[in-house]
Amino acid sequence: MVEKENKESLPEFSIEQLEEGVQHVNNPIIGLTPIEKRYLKAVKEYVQNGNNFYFSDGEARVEVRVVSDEIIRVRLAPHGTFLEEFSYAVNNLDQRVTVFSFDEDEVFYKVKTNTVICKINKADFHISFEDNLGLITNEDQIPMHWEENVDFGGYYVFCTKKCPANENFYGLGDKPSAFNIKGRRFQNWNTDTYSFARDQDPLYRSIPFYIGLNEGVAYGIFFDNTYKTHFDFAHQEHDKTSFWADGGELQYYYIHGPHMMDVVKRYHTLTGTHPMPAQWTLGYHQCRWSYYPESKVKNLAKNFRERKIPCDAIYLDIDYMDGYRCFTWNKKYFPDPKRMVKELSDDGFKTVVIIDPGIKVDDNYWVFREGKENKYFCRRSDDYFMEGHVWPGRCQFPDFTNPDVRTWWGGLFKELVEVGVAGVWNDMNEPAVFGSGTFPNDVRHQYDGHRGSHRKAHNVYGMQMVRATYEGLKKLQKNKRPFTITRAGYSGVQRYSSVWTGDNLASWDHLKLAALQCQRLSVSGISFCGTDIGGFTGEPDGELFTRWIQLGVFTPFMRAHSAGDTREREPWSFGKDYEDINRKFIELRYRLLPYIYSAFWEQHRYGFPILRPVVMIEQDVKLNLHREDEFTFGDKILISPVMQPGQKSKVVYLPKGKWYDYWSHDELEGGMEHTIQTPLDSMPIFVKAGAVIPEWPLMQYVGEIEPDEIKFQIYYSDYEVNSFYYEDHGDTFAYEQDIYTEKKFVVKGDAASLNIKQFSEGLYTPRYETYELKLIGLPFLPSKVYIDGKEQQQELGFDELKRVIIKANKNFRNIEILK
Ligand code: MIG
Repeated sequence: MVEKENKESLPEFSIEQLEEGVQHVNNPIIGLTPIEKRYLKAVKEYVQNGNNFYFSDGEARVEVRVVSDEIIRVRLAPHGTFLEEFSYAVNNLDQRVTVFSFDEDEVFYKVKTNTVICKINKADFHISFEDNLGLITNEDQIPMHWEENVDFGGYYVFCTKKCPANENFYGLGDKPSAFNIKGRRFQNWNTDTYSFARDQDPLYRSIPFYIGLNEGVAYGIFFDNTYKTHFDFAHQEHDKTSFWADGGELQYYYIHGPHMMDVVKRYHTLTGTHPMPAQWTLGYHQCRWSYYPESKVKNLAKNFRERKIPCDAIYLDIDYMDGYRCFTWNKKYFPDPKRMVKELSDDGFKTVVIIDPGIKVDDNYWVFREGKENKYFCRRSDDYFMEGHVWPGRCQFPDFTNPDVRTWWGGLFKELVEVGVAGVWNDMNEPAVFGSGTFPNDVRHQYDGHRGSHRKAHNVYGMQMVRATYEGLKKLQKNKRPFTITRAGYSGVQRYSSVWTGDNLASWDHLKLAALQCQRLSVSGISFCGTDIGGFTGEPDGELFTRWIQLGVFTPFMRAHSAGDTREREPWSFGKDYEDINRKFIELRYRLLPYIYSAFWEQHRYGFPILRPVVMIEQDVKLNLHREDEFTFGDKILISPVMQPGQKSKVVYLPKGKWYDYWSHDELEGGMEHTIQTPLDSMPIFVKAGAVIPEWPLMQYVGEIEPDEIKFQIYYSDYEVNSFYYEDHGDTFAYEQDIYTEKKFVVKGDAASLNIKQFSEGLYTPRYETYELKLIGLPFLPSKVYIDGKEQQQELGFDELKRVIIKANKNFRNIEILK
C-alpha cells in the first residue's frame, strides 16, 4: 500500500550527458564511483544466419531479426554474447516471413522485407526503419548504449530515438494520465497504489509497449524487458524519445503500421490475445470488500432477483477465508460453502473468490507445509526465506516463476472447484507487502530455468501467479473456460486473465481516468479490462455511481466494487430514481451481450482491441490526437460517457461516415461535432450506418433464457458496410476445434432499396430458428420483401421508432427490401 522510492532507480540523466560519450555519474548506490557509459561505435562487420543478421563494432554485437514481414527485432550484446533466448511475453517469435533480403551501399546495411527496411548506418551504428516507399518511420538519435552495473552485474541499457515535432505517443498499459503521452516520462515497476492519483506512476502493471504516430503514420515499439523500464516521450528534450532499463538486454521489436490498428494487431501476434471468455463473465458483477456472512450474500442475491436487476456474479473478498489463509473457508461465516455456492448457482449467480500470493507461516496449515517441504517459497540472496507481512500476518511467497510451483499452485484450486467456485480474482500480486511495499531486490527467482533476482522477476511475478491460476483451473474444470482477474501483469498477461485497474477513488476525475485507462489498456494488448465501478475508496453520490454504471456497460469487464469502510454500494443503494436508471443500463448491457461477445471473438481471433479511441479510427485527423472522450466498443458502437456532475449536454465528435443516435434513431453526419442532450437517464451512444447489431432478449443472467430468436438492429446505409456476428457454446473450448459460427452481414441501400447478405462459416448450430430484423433509418416505406428470391407476405410499416420489422430464417442468404 505504501508507495516507496526504489533505491536503485537512476538519477535523471540529461540526454546531453548521454550523448557526450563516457560519463561520470553520481550513482546513488555506490556514491561517486565513475561509471563508464559506452556507445556502439562504427560497424566493422556483419554475418547472416537465416533471418538473423549480426553487426559488430569489433566488440559489441547487434542482432537484427526478421520476425515477420512487418516486425523486426533488435538486440544488443555489449560484449558480443547475447542472453539466452527467453521471454514471458512473446509466445510466437517464429512468424511467417515471406521474403527478406540483405543489401548494402556505402552508407548503410539494409535488411529488407516486403514492407520494412531496417537500415544500419555503418559510420555511427544508428538504426532506422522505413517503409518500402522510403518514408522513415523511426530512427536512432544516438547509438544504443549501456552502462555497467557493478553492484548487480549486467548493464543499464539505453535506446534514444528521434522525435519529430509532430509525433505523438499512445499505449503503455494502465498509466492514469492523458491518453496522448507525448511530453511525459514513465517507469514500469508493478506497484500496489491504493487510492492512486491522476498522473501517479508507476501503477500495478508493466506494459513496455508504445505506439508512435507521426503525420498520420504509426509504428510500435515493444521493449521486452522485465526489469524496471523507463520511457521518456520528448519529456526531457522535445526532439528525443528514449527508453531504458535497469538491467537485462536491450531488446525491442519494431512493429510496422501504418495504421495504429495494424500495430496493435501485430503486437498481439507476438504476445497473444485473450482466450474466449465464458459468456457469463461478460454480464454484470457485484463485488465488495467483503460480503459475509452467508446470510448477507444470500440477501444480496435475493435483492438482485427481486428488483429485477440482471447480475451474473457475486464476489467473496478476503474475509471468506480462515484467517486470510488461501484455499480455506471461514466456517463461522460460511458453514457449508458447497451448499451456498450451489444455491447461488441455482439462482443464476456464479461465485468468484479472491486469492492472494502471501501464504501464512503456520505449520498447521497444509498449504504452507506443502510449500515449505517442496521448497516452493522465495528466498533471499543469503538463503533466508523471503518473509513479509500481509493480511494473514507473517507470510512466505511462492516463486511463481518456477514451473513446478505453478503446477502445484494450479492444483490447490481443486477444492474450490469442487465447491463450485466459478472464477478466481488474483490480488496483491505486484507482489504487495505491508510496510516495504514489495520484495527486496535480492530475492532470488527460478525464472523458468533462467534464474534472476527480484529486479528481473518483479514485473512478471503477478503474471506468473495468474498464469498458474488459469492453467490450474483449466485442468480442473475439464473443458470449461476459466475466469481469472488479476491486478498485476506484464505484456502477454492477456493470455491468462482479465484485469481491473486497482484501488481507484470515488471522484469524477477518477471516472475520467477509468475511461482513459480502459482505452489505454485496450490499445496495449489488454482488452478484457474494467475499473471498480463507483470507485473503490470514498463515497460516490447517486449521480456519480450511475454515470459510472453507464461507462461500465461499455467496458469489457463490468464490476462494481467498494472498500470495506464505505457505505453500501449496490445498484439500488442510492434510491429508486437511480436504481431505475442503473437497471436500464445494466439491461442494455445484457441485451448487447451477443454484440459484446462478438467483439471478444474479433479480439481473440484477429487481435482487434475491443475499445478503440477515435484517434485509432481516424489517425490522420489532427484534433483526434488529443481526444479521449469518444471511443468505440467493437467497431460499430461509439460512446462518449458523461463524466461531469450536472452535465446537461455534451459535444461529441463522430468520425466520418453516417451515424445513428442509439436512442432516437436520428441520423447524424460524421466528421464533425454534435451537441447531444445528456439527461441522467441517457448517455451518448451512436451506431454506425450499415451496422447489424445482434440483441438478446432480456435476461436476469446469462443462460436464464435460451433465446428462440435473435434480434438484429439493422441500420440503413447507402454505402456498403460489413458486420460480424459470432456464436458458440459459450463456455467450452470447442471453438478451438472450429465448433463456432462466424457470420458476416453485408448491408447496402439506395433511395428505393436495401440489400442484406449473410455469409456463414463454422460448425456450430444454435437452437433458435429465426431472426427478427429491425430495419432502422429506411428512407422509404417498403412495399416488398424478398428473402432468397421469394416474396414475403409480411406486414410492412413503420413502428413508433420509425423501424420496419421483418422475420427471416436464420440461414437466409439474401434479403431485398424494395420501395
Ligand atoms: O490490501 O482484498 O485492490 O480490490 O478489495 C487491500 C481486499 C487488499 C486490494 C484490492 C481490493 C480488495 C482489497 N485488496
